Amino acid sequence: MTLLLLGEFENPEVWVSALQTYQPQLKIEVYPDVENLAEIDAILAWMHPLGVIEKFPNLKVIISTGAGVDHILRDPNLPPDIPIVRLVDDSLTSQMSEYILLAVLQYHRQLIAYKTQQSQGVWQGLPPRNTANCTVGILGLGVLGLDIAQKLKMMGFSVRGWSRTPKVLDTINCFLGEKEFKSFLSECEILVCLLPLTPKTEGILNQNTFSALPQGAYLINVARGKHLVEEDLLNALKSGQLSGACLDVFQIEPLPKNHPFWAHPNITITPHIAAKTIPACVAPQIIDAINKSQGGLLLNNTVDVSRGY
Ligand code: NDP
Ligand code: OXD
Repeated sequence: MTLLLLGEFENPEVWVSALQTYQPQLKIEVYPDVENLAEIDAILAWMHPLGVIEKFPNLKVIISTGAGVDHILRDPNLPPDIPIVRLVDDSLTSQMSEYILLAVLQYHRQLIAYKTQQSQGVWQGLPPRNTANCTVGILGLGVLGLDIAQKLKMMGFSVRGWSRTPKVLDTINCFLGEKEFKSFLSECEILVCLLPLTPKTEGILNQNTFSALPQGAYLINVARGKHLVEEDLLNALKSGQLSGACLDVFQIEPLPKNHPFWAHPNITITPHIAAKTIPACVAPQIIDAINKSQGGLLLNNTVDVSRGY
């Protein structure tokens, strides 16, 4: 059996070692060094070069190195019947929830304002905020959205979530689809985007969305850069409709050096690190997907290509 690492891999040797720890006999090649196209059974992909995946006649599965699969589905020439698998992993989920907690608390406990005061040598307490009165809205109640929703609830925040299909959750106020979008937004003091990037969600963080939020709301985008209309964010910050944003993902990554976000006092930037895949943690599920695909067995965490996630 041969697995091909295809696309952007910071340290392919770490992946090879993690995977071979679980299956020493697995042959692993790193694109573009492919001995024989017909030998490739499985592809592990992140931002692969377009038009390459269709060249492997005996491919049985395509696996994303992350939770998202938009980077695979952007290829217009994917072979039609090959299953696509994404990762669902506790270490990814914990990292993501830690990141969002940090961003929520940075806003809620006014750390950015205190940092400014520190730079001016100002000793001045700001009015405290009541956690129970702070509503955090989560766009997307999937694996990641649900985890952070529950953790924020445990900390005493008022939490609401928005999804495509109905959800019934004990302590989370759930809103459904386009018809409940505006009422979902109406009370979100903090809005967190954890949606997959699909034709329906691209550009969802736009002026209309911002204007439906309470004045001075705070945005956390940890999903994909293309969810955000960047110009609309700058305008919303200028008008005071939004008071700040914490962004981990961008339309263009790395964020270009001359981008206005870098120097904006109310934007916090991180380089797409909210949750980074740890090869040793996910190797068992990748091996499992490869082995099951060889035997034609049912795979876990497959993507529904027609809905885009
Ligand atoms: P899931 O597929 O588990 O959850 C997606 C959620 O979004 C579901 O609740 C789904 O609704 C909802 N959704 C999808 N489309 C719509 C729509 N049109 N309207 C309303 N709700 C919608 O994904 P994960 O939670 O695992 O991951 C979410 C995203 O996070 C990934 O796709 C990826 O882009 C991003 N990510 C970013 C990382 C980073 O480091 N910045 C790391 C990991 C992931 P329903 O439940 O009804 O299907
Ligand atoms: C992912 C990511 O999708 O890291 O896992 O963005």
